[in-house]
Amino acid sequence: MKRILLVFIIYSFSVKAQSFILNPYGHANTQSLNGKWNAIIDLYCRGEKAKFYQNRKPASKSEFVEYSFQDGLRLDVPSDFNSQLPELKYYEGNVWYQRYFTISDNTPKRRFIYFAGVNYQATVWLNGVEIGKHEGGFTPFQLEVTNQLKQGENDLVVMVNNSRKVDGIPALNFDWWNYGGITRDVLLIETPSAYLSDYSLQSKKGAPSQINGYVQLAGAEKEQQVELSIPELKIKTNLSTNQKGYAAIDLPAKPTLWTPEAPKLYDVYFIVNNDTVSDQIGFRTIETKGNDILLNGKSIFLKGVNFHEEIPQRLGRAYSDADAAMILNEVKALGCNYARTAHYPQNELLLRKAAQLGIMIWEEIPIWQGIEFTNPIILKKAENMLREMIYRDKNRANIIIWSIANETWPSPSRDSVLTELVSLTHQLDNTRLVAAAFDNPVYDKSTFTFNLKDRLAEVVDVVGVNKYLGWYLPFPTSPENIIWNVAKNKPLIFSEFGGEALYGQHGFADSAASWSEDYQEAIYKKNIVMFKNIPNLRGTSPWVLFDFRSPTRWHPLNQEGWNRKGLVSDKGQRKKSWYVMKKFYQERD
Ligand code: GCB
Repeated sequence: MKRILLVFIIYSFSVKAQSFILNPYGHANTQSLNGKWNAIIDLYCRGEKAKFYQNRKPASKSEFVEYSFQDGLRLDVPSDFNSQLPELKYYEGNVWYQRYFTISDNTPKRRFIYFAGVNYQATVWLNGVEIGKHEGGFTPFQLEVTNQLKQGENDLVVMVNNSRKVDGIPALNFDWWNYGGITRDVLLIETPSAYLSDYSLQSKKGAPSQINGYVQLAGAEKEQQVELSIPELKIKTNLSTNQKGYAAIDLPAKPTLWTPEAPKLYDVYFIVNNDTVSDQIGFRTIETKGNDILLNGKSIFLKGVNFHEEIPQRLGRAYSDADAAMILNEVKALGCNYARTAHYPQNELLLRKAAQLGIMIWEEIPIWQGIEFTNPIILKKAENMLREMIYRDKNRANIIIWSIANETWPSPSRDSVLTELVSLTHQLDNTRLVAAAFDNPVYDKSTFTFNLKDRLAEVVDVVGVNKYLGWYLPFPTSPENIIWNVAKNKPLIFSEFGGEALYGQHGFADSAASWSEDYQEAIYKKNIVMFKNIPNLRGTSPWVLFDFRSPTRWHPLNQEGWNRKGLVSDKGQRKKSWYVMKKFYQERD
C-alpha cells in the first residue's frame, strides 16, 4: 500500500496542491474550523468573475463592491446547504462559503486544512490565493497551507458546486437527495516538518499472529525513527524509515481478534518528532473460500441492511457523531452484524463508530447506473475516488468489502473500466474482498432459474445481487421453486431487495398498488423463503433501513418525494417488514 501515496501524486488531477493527512481525528494538534460560515448563493455562477475569493471591501469613497460576505447569509459547517433554508431545498449550483481564523504563533510548523467532505466540487482560496480544487462529494481532501498562512487573521473561501454532471460520479440521475455544501468537518492540522502521512496496520494475510503494515513519512529528508506502541499488546518499537520516509511493519503479536460479537479495538500510538498520532485499530482476517466468507477463518453470514447518509427526521445529510449513533443503533436493533453504506463512502466518524459496535461494512464508490463509461475521464475520476476511499479507511477492521459499482450494464467500455477498478482495488489492498452489485441476472422460465452473464461477476470476489422481486418484477413462480445460478463457487450477497410501503397504511397483501405495510411484509416473507434455497448465499441487506428523500419519487399520496422502501419510516416508526427481517436474523447463525 506504500504505492498508494505515489500513485496518488500521479493521478491527483482533480486535486491541485494535494497533500496527505490520514486520520485527522488522531492528530494531537488539531483545530476545528466548523461553525457558522458566511455564505453567498451564486445562482448564475458569476462569483469567480466577480472575484468573490478576494473578499474585497471598498477601499475609497469612489469605490463600491457588489457582494459582501459580511452581514449576509450564515450557513452551518458541517451540514448540507439544502436543508438550511427553504429556498435552497432543490438548489443545485454554486454556493460560496467564507470564514476567518486566527494563527497566533509563527513557529515553523506545517499546517494543513482538511475537508472531510464537500459535495460535489470545491475550489479553495486562502487569503485571496487559490490553493486547491477537488471533485467528489464523499471522500476527503487536504491542502497544505504552511506557506500561505499569515500570523493573525486568515481568510478562507470555498466555492462549492453540487450540480449533477454528465461526466460526474454519480452522474445526472440517482435515487437520493443531492445534498450540496461543506457536509463534513473542516479541520486545521499542525504537524512537524517530517510527519506521518500514511500508515497501515492489520493482521497479516494468512498469518493472524503477525501484525503487518507500514509507515510513510512526508517531508523526511533523512532516515528517521517512528515510535509505534500498542500498550495493551505490550508493543513498543522504533521503526527506522528509509530515505524515502518508508518503513515496513512486521511484528509478532497475539491480539484478540475483532469480531462483531467482541469488536476489540486497540489504542495505537505513532510518535514522530514529538508529534503523536493516535488511532484505534482492530485486527482480523477476511477471505473467501468457495462459497464461504471467512472472518478469522470461520464462515459467517452477513446479516445486513443498507442506509443512506441522511437523518430523515431532520431532512438533511447526517454529519455528526450523534447522527452516526442514531443510524447505527437502528442497524444494531435489527440484529445486524453488517451494513452496506449504500452507494458512497460515508463519514469517517460513522465508520469508526461501526467498528466499535461490531458492524462489518461493504463500502462502495458512487458508480451508480448511468455513468458515462465511454468518456476516458471516468476511469481517472473513479480511480481517484477509489484511492481516496482506501487511503482513508484501510485501517478500519470492520470494513471487509470494497465495492466498485452498483447496477451497471455490460458494454465494452463499462467492462474495461470496471475490470481495471477491480484490479486496482486488489493492488491497493489485497487483504479485503472486492465486490459489485448487479441487477442484471435474467430469469429463464423453462428452468425457473436466474442466470447472470457478466464478465465483471467473474473477476470480483463477492457478487452482490439487487433484485426487487414482488416490486419491480413479480415473483416469476413461487419463491421456493426459484433457482439462483449466479456466482458459481463464490459467495453471493442479496445486496438489495424489498418494496415500498407507507407506514401505517394497511391494505391487500397481494397488491403492490396498496403501498401497504401488509404488501411489503409479504415481499419480505417470500424473499426469505427463496433465500433458504440459495446454496451460496452468504449475506442479505434489505433496501433500505429508513425511508429516504428522493426527487424521483413523485406519487402525491404515497411518496411525496420519499422512497418508501424503508423498514423504518422517516419518523422512526418500524414497519411490519422490520419484524420479519428481525426474526430472520435472530434465527440465522
Ligand atoms: C436500486 C438502487 C437504489 C434505489 C433502489 C430503488 O436498485 O440501487 O439506489 O434506491 O433500487 O428503490 O429503486
